[in-house]
Amino acid sequence: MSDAAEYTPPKVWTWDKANGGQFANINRPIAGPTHDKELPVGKHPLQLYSLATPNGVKVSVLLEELLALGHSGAEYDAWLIKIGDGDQFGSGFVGANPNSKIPALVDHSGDKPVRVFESGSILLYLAEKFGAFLPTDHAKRTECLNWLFWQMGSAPYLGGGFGHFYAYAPVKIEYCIDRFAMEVKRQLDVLDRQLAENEFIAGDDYTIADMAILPWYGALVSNLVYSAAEFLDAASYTHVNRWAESLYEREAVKRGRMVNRVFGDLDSQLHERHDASDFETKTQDKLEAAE
Ligand SMILES: N[C@@H](CCC(=O)N[C@@H](CS)C(=O)NCC(=O)O)C(=O)O
Repeated sequence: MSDAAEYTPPKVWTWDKANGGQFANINRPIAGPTHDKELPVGKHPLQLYSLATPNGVKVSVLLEELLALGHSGAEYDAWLIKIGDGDQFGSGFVGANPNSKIPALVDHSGDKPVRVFESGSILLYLAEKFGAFLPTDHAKRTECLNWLFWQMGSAPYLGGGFGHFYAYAPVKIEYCIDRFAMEVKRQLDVLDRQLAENEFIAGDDYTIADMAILPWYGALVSNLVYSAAEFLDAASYTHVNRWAESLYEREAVKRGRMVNRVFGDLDSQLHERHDASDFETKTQDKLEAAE
């Protein structure tokens, strides 16, 4: 193992803003708002405040899947939260999610607005509200929730652990990359064994567990995040690849991945979504051509 620079932690840690790293400008050790800013509210009961990161697209994919199934009550406005600019620290956003992270949803369909934060909680809330993508049989529902909670507990090792140290950290630290590559490969093997026996993560049905896991582990084996597929020998997880390839073909998954997207091809970016027709008329290639 290569030598890590010598570091003795001080008695009390202090915040050194200049510690470098890709997210140094937004990372902070305190919660709460940094500025006053109300959240916009559009015409639909469901208001999504998000960005097309793996956690963000879970929710826009579910909403597009619900609409594709004919649940017109799932029509929604999706507003862009630019986390690189600190929008998640505005007072309105902190009111919707005191944890200052996307995605956040506010449902205005009842007497009082209901705030929903944590992507797993949002998936469960919407699946229950519309009675879809969550089995009703108790054992099958439990299996679906097993995998939903598995994703919520496991993905921080992939994103905050492996992804951070492999792709984003200002120095490549062998100890950290080894530790998290080992864990991520173990997690991929967990999924591969499950998908060897089942068409979808929780059995025969496509559920919110698939929608939660796809943008993390499906994206990893498809080399859509961290450019790490070769490093992790992702091709060897054949069942995860089969599952991911088939889900990426779904029209609702394609649409959901475009919502609040600010990177990639211009025709794949729909910065805000307020109507189903926006996918045809308001992608960035069309908006920029019209300028
Ligand atoms: N456990 C949360 C994680 C959400 C999360 O980490 N969101 C990131 C983007 S993927 C974020 O908003 N980061 C902004 C920040 O950390 O300030 C969830 O699943 O909703």
